[in-house]
Amino acid sequence: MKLYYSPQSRAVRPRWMLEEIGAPYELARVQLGTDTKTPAYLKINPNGTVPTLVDGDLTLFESAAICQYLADRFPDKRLAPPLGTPARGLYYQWIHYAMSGLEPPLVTIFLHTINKPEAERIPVLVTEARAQLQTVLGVVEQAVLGRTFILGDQLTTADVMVGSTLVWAQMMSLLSDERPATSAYLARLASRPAFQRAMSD
Ligand SMILES: N[C@@H](CCC(=O)N[C@@H](CS)C(=O)NCC(=O)O)C(=O)O
Repeated sequence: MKLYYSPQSRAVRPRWMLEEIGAPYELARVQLGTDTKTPAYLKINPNGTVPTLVDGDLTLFESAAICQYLADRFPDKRLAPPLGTPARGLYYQWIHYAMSGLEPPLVTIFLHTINKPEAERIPVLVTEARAQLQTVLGVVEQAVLGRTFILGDQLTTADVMVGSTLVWAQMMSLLSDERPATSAYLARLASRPAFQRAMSD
């Protein structure tokens, strides 16, 4: 397997999965905006983004899809609950929530406070995104309260998706002390050797 990767990007998610799984893989480091826009790279990922996973004849983009695929490809690692169970339903819910609940306000805040040139930043979008983020973080806080992982005692891909997205919130100092269960949850995830290897550079 080959993972096209750039540090501090969404490619950390499948890298964390691969480290949890312990399967051999090749890490192909690419420079965003240059390597990812070459015709050769656009052939495997027409978006010109990371991550991309190549596994034999299969080429996948979209971080959540790659993580779900990896969980299914290595079922003995128990990174996905059994199909058709209530836990599997909650697993899907939290993976989608990471992508469509947590990610969008964090991306807006990142773009309009850090990434874009000052002249292009739109403060009202940041105000709206901060409010939206508080609601979403409140939902996560309740979900992890009294639990080791988001589904219970077992780490799953849902934790990789939610946890890796919460890292962005932490990096932007958006996780306040008012979310003690979330902070403790993230600290638990961050103490895992696989997480540390995935975030090492
Ligand atoms: N929805 C995609 C988004 C991928 C994405 O936008 N990746 C960013 C890095 S986090 C990227 O490659 N940006 C470079 C660019 O857009 O040129 C996923 O989750 O994989």
